[in-house]
Amino acid sequence: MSATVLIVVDMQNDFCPGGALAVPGGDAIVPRINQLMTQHDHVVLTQDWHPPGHISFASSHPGKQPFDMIELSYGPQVLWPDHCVQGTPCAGLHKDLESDRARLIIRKGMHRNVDSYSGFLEADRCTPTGLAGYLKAHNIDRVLVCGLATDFCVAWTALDARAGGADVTVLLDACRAIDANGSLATAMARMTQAGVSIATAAP
Ligand code: VGL
Ligand code: ZN
Repeated sequence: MSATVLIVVDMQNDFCPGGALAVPGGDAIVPRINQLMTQHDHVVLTQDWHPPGHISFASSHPGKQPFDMIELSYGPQVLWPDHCVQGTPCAGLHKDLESDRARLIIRKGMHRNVDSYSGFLEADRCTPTGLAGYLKAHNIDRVLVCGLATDFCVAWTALDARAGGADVTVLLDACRAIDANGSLATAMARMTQAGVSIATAAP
């Protein structure tokens, strides 16, 4: 029998107002996500989980500022403020998120020299997180994605789920975007192009 998974992306303190990489309205979607989690048997959370001095931090590159772009061995990389450092309260999940409902929490971006927006594959495009194995083991062929941020970790996670052959829908009312330098429009176009469905209203 085929199944559906709800993937809740990076609902962490650093991506909520007051955090180092705050997404506007990031905390406002918590009640909606809690509601969605009650409606699905398979709930997976992702958690951005960087070591200190991570390669995606502007502070790791002398002379660079957050939101600058650099070229790394695996391609272009946006530089960010230090965020979601492993084990810090800032990397914790939002306190009102009913995270006990999750069967699995996938941590990503743990390697110092590789970022990972996607919950499936790191930015080198070859290191798996193991999430694809979870889908396979449970015969999951339908993926719903929500959380933070629409234009980075939500979009990359949705695109990789789609590339793996699943029917993928992004629940836009349960997402919020960073929208730096046109990133939201770019991400929406890439998702649409790849056949990711975008649900704009609550079902
Ligand atoms: C994210 C930038 C850097 C995200 C994570 O969760 O969308 N964005 N790290
Ligand atoms: Zn990150």
